[in-house]
Amino acid sequence: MTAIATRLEQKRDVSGAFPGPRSQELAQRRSAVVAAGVASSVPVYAADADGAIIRDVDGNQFIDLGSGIAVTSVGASDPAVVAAVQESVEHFTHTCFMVTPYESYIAVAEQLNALTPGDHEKRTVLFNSGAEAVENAVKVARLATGRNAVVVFDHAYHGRTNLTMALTAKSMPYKHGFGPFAPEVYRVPMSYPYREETEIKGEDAARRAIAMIEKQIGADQVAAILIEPVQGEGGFIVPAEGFLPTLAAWAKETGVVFIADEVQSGFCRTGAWFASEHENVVPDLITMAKGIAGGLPLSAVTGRADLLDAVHGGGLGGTYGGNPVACAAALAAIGTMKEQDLPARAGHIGDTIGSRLRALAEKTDIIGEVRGRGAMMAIELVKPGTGATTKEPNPEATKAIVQAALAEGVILLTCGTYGNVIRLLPPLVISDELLVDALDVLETAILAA
Ligand code: PLZ
Repeated sequence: MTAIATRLEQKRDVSGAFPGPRSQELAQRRSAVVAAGVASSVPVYAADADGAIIRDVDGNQFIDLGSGIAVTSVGASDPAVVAAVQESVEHFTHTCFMVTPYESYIAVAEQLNALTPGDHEKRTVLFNSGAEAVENAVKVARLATGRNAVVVFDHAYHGRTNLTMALTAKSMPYKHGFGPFAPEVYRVPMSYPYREETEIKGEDAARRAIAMIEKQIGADQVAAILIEPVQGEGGFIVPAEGFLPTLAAWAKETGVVFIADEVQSGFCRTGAWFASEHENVVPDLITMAKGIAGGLPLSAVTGRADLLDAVHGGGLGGTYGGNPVACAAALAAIGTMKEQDLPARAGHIGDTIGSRLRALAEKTDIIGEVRGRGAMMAIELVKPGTGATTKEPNPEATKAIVQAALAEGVILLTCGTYGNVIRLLPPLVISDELLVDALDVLETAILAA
């Protein structure tokens, strides 16, 4: 990979006050006008961001190990994305693809049809957010099959709209008080190797879920199985080998649409273009967002042509779906991913993080497990002395570590059903030097906890 040019020096610097006076002033203004329901995990306000560095309004520089929740894989202001956006926006900001169509939408569809797993005939439709893509994948599956039920998994996260809240597992904060939820959503057990009561093979974990589906719903009632190949918000859970292929094979036999939600795991993040590829799973439909467009809001459903083309003309759409500026950004971001071979880079980042954290796990008993794929790595924290027995979640240490790292200039995100997982999602263009510096900070924070 050739080094990506950056405007901001790729260096951590928290020598100023934290949070500084300008951030504090903004926090005050905010509390008077912004709804309390939208929370921010970091108390500083961004002024600039580039590569893997976020600079705050007081001049502090943070290493970003969250990428704005797995979005800025090509960096926070990739020159190719910036140039493409500028070029595009000078021509037109919007026409609405449903009114006056344009080429960049078609070009994105060509890219997605070629990059997603499987060489069958495919179609693509574009939206704005991950939740919107998931909703539309379900709409397509229901119409194409004439069935209603949707099967989802424990620990799943699919969004915050009404249908996607129903699809999401965790109540607080995503669903709490926001019901009633959409019907015909059924939840079955996930394969979560670290927390299985007794070791169970992936194939058997899939059979366990399938038995429940057949007993409680009936295969012929099921429109779709929806699953994140690596669960994101639920705790970076990688199912046991064989779990996904067994589910996909069962879906094929029974005419159930297999939808892979790759909103978080897609676009090079796990060391492949899509996480489904690690076990040669070819989803019928795949939902994408986040990393797709270098930070611009864009999402997509790509999949079997017979399913997507089953929908009547006008059945899919939205005012902004596939906005031309977002499409231009996506084409540029995909260009950077190819040029820089970011799947390989994600693999390298994963190796660096994995070997470092596994060595660290030998030194402390609060690390229950180090897991993940590629540059989607996490540590699950447990109470001291419970790692070999009850594996009691340790959300307190999780919070303390994230706060301590932040004060030293490293932005980390948490996740997990039990709030006890620290996830690492660096921009894939992060330099080895900067990554090692961030891991040094993380290690110190963990050993202090
Ligand atoms: N599917 C697998 O990870 C978004 C949400 C953070 P939207 N994950 C981050 C939060 O607290 O809101 C996500 C995902 C998977 C769907 C979504 C939803 O994507 O673009 O946030 O709608």
